[in-house]
Amino acid sequence: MKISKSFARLALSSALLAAAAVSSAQAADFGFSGNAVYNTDVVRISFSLDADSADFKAWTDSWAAGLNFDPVLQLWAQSGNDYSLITEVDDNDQIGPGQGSLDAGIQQAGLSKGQYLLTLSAADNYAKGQMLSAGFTLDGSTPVAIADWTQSSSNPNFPDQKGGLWSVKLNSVDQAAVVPEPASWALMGLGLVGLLSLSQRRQRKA
Ligand SMILES: [Ca+2]
Ligand SMILES: [Ca+2]
Repeated sequence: MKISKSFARLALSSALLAAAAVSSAQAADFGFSGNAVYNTDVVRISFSLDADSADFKAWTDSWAAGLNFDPVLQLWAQSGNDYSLITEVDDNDQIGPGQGSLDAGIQQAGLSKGQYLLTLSAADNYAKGQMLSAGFTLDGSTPVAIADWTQSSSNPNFPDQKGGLWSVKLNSVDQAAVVPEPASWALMGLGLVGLLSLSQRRQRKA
């Protein structure tokens, strides 16, 4: 009986090891892009690490010599119902392919397995404090359309950077996804209301 019990335990632990190996092998590279409309917009990408990461990398490749706005990246670790800031980088073009001098890049050694958030804002809409709930410096200011905005950061092609395109890459993470902004939920709601009233109008006409 004793032998078969320890054998079962051994079988279980090798099954767990195999599962761990599979889950770290499933870590993948992700790329997301979209269009920011206002200088106050903050893109949120949630991701998890199923295993400790020795060398996490995330970078933007959308600045395009000043065709688009100058982006900043913030990396946050989940902390209760909030997120705590690990690092914030405005300009670092040494992290991945496709970067220009004002693109943002983060390289972080030794991230433990867990839940994280990567945020992307327009310089210099920086994180206000060490917790995500503290917000960003432009929170509460009147949003200015990026197309009409003169971004404060230095720009060799001044005064462009009027494009809202953002693009970010993440290396070797699990289950990454863009978190919808409350504003875009509201817009989706409005769109839904619009569709409903349109169909009601059509029904009335019919
Ligand atoms: Ca930047
Ligand atoms: Ca900058």
